Amino acid sequence: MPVNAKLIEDHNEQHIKAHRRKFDFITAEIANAEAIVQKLVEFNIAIPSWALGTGGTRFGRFSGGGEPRNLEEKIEDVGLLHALNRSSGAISLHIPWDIPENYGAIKALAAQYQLQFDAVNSNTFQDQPGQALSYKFGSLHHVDAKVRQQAVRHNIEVIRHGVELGSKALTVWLADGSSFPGQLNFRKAFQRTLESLQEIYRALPADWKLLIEYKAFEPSFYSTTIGDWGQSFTLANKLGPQAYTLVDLGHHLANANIEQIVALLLMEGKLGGFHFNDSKYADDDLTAGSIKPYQLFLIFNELVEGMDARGLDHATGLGWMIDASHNLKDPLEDLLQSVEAIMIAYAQALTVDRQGLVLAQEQNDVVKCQEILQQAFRTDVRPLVAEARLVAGAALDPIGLYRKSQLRKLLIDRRGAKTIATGL
Ligand code: PSV
Ligand code: MN
Repeated sequence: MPVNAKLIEDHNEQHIKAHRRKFDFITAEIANAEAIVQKLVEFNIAIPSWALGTGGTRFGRFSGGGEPRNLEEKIEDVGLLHALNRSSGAISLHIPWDIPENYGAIKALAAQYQLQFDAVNSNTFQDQPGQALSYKFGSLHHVDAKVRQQAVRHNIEVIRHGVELGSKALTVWLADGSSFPGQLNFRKAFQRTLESLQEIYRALPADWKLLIEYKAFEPSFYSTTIGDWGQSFTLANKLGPQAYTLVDLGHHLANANIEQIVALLLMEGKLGGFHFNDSKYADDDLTAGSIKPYQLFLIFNELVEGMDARGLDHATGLGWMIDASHNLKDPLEDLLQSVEAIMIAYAQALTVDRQGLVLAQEQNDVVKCQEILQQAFRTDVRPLVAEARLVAGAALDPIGLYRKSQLRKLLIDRRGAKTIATGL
């Protein structure tokens, strides 16, 4: 492991004076700094195995070098992130890209880096070599029962892998949809999807969740069979108490009020998890907080308020994950930036004057409501996030240390300049 306690210690020593100055300033500004730091220490965000390599667009892919060549190296990369920030303590696997050859060895490796296995993801949006039937026209909604059966069996197989590793959730994202009017009978497609999911749901261990992702469009351009939160919510309700909706920030039509969706799903007890990313146009999979940081804060504002209302533990009540892709940046630097942005938004939401906001809302004091939210959003909470890292044994400046230690060069030396990670 290239990042050890000594490296972190030396690095922190160089930054501690400046950090203390900024931290003392903010603790004097806000009331509950210590409690917020503790919550930040506990908060972890899972890293998807498919975000560790360079992503591409349909026009090209410009590989970065030193990409993980197998599951072991993907775990090593997440271990590296976690050592730097102590907030990336889980990896989410995608089957069949990440099928472990030896469960015991993979679990031991993850434990060595203090990593958990987050939700496992099925893949029925691509055909695999040797696969009997094609998913060209969909999987769980397919008109042919044999294709649906194949897709159901695959999902059950994914659960089996997850059970071996200690995962506690299956995330299903379907590309099923249509690109031309008339291509699909909407009602039949939805009904078939429900029946397929019911079969998968029956195979779910009692302590597992089924997380159902929705997405407005792409790869289908006319309709998507699970296209919005209402459709996912309907399925989750029909399936039962272990089924939940998963919100991926990139899966909405432009200008959708995601924070309102979050509030209502939480109220109904059906919000199960999150995929963080950012976008300007569609499912752009950009670094969290890079385009619309205020939206990210508003989402966390609803999350904190809604989770507190239901008595949910912030750290464990929902599944938190990044779902991004990196065409231009070093994936590991991008992921460090995403985690930081998520932590900042969470910390800001924790500083909101809740009582004041409730009062201002009850009095229809619109100006005051805005003042309260923007007071939190415009507070520089970065010293709180840095303090949480310090307390947890991570680096005060993770990207700075990553660069100074030339960790990408080290990975390229070990793995080669032309490696390609499996994934999206
Ligand atoms: C496709 O849009 C997607 O990004 C979904 O969000 C899934 O979570 C992910 O790919 C992996 O299948
Ligand atoms: Mn996603």
